[in-house]
Amino acid sequence: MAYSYDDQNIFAKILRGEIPNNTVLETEHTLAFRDIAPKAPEHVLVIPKGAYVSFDHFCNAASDAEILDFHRTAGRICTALGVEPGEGGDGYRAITNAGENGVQEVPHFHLHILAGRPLGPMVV
Ligand code: D5M
Repeated sequence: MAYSYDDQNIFAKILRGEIPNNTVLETEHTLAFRDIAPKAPEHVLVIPKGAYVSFDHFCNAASDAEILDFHRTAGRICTALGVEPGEGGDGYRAITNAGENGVQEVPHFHLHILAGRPLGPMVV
């Protein structure tokens, strides 16, 4: 499949510093920032700095270093939020939406980390 990446999407603008964000953690390949419309008391978005549209695009096209850095950063976010189950936290949900059926609003791959309240059963 040919992926097209729109570099005018809002997360691309955040990565270029054209619009502000509430950064939680930044690494060489990854940025994590607070969602502007939080759906839970803790709602952090983790994005690769590379131009990847969706989860599958990222997993298929990103380098090992980018993929490792992304997942390590997501883990560090869970630690920083204090939400790790078994580590004194109450747990969290990590989800990503892709494409039309996934109701993806921003076409730059991102992982939502939601926590801070009971999130209920996953609705599909
Ligand atoms: O989710 C896209 C998410 O991106 C949605 O929860 C709102 C969030 N969003 C949109 N604009 C911003 C800015 N400027 N800062 C932080 N968060 C933002 P999706 O999975 O694509 O439906």
